[in-house]
Amino acid sequence: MIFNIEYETMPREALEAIQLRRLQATLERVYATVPFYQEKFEKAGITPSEIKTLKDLQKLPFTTKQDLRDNYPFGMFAVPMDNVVRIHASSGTTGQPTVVGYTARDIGTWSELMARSLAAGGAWRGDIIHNAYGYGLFTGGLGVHYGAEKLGASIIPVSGGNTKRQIVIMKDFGPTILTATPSYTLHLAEVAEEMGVSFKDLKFKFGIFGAEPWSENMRQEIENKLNITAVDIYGLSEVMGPGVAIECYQAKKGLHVFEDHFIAEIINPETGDVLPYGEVGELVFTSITKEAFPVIRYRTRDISALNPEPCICGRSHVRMKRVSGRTDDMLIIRGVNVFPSQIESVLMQVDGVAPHYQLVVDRKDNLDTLSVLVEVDEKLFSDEVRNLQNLEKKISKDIKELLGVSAAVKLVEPKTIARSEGKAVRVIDNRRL
Ligand code: DLL
Repeated sequence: MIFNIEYETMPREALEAIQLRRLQATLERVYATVPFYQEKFEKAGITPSEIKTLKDLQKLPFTTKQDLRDNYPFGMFAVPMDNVVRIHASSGTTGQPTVVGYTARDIGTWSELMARSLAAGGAWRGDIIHNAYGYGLFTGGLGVHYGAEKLGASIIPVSGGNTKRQIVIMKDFGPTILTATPSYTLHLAEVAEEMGVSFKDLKFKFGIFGAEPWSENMRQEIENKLNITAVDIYGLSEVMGPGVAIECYQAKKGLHVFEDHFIAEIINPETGDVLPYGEVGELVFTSITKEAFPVIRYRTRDISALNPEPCICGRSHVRMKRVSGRTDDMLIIRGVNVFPSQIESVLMQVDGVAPHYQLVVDRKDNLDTLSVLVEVDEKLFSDEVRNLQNLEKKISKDIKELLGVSAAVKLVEPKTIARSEGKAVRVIDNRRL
């Protein structure tokens, strides 16, 4: 056996007993080794020994991104630097990057979880994985890489970029699994088409996509274009990297959280109250096996919900709903709350509209304005101007009706919106300048 699959199908009671034991050990350790946690727990008037049940976790304070920033770069590490064998960092697009560390055992745990993730997404020994997640400080590339090796699959470490060469490699090496961000995947499809290569002639069977929000419609588009089964993988550097949760290819309905290593909660982002299963709120994670960089009740800002129902694949872990956006992604346009993913789902329902779009927010005369730039296919773009204008009006109307916000829709020529090799930039908010 390559890894301990029995953890995935374990009855709830047995799983929770393991979780509690691991949680208690983690709390004792961070209390003894990380001054930040010791102070925080003391302020809240609690010691690790008072955590006697999983529910008691709710007595502990949250950890936020700001806390990580305040302890930049290594202040939250729970082991001496001699034991840290790897460092990663988040991109820091919204300020100072957050820095995370791993011991050799952490790398082993992550590799095992990524091996389990790849298996859940359809990969196995004998598969060739074309890994187009970026290698470097970003956790995507190396996370998949170590998982693939652990699984015993063959990994092609192409990383992001040099797209034409990637298509040649796909043709020549015959990879069966594609791992990349969904937006870069669409770009790969586009470049393949330009080069006269059809995905239908390639050997891909499964794609494992994540690192950014993508809609159900986008999944369909990718599955059709690439002739594969596409699953959603989730993770974040602060909690580990990719491999915190993944959909199984059998159901493709919610992402199984690896609960033997992470405890997930959903909270109301305003009050901090824990919400029951099924309710939508902010995801909070506690890592219960990490050594170098454990996090206790880390507020991810990602929006999701948890579903405890058993899955047809046999896994017993709770499933999280695909992340629709982040609490800090939400745009407030003249008082109306809008998530980019909601606009995406409106756009994706229109024939001839490509999944390449950008939202531009401005403030003119003290009023917020939202423009939606979206590409249309060649055929549509060469249509009469009047028809294009009518379509723009129709999409604006749909957005207004469904989301209650006025948006100026502009259909643009194919390939005018910048392509990204990693996470797509969907929003340009000029109000922040
Ligand atoms: O994006 C880790 C990762 C790599 C996940 C490859 C999946 C595949 P960070 O760069 O730290 O780590 O960014 C984490 O990206 O808090 C979410 O907001 C977003 N995110 C990650 N996966 C998904 C997903 C990696 N499947 C942040 N759906 C997270 C929606 C996602 N958003």
